[in-house]
Amino acid sequence: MKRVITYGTYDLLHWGHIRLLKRAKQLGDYLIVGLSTDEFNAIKGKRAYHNYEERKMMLEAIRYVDLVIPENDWGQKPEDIAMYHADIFVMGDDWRGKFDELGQLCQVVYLPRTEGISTTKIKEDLEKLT
Ligand code: C2G
Repeated sequence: MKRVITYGTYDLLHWGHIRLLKRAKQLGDYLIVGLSTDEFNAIKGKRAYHNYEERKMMLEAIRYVDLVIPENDWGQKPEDIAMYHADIFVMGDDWRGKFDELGQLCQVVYLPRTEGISTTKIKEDLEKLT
């Protein structure tokens, strides 16, 4: 049983998110997503359109996702990796290099981001419509 963990805000869920989750799941058998709480998003300087409960419900509906846990701060990853016995930590490669220290605890994998889609792009494109 190989367990994979990843983190994110997952606001305005889009196909780039889904492709990340699909490839993360393919690396193991069980995928845990640390979902940024609204409070942590404020720390990240993000204001999500959907609140935590809505974003959690949407992630739990995805076939690749086995468990959603709250991400409250930057520093919880080592505890999560231990608590959930994660074998692989995965992020999109916009984070390449940022979490290499977790390599002491588990395998660290950065997957290529999906080009042409992002929550910001969705918001900007919608702005143009108004
Ligand atoms: N992603 C992707 N392709 C996109 C957009 C996002 O592969 N076009 C990936 C990101 O690289 C990330 C995940 O989808 O791995 C979630 O993206 P965000 O919700 O933007 O997450 P972020 O704000 O980067 O939060 O502690 C880590 C942070 O919580 C990461």
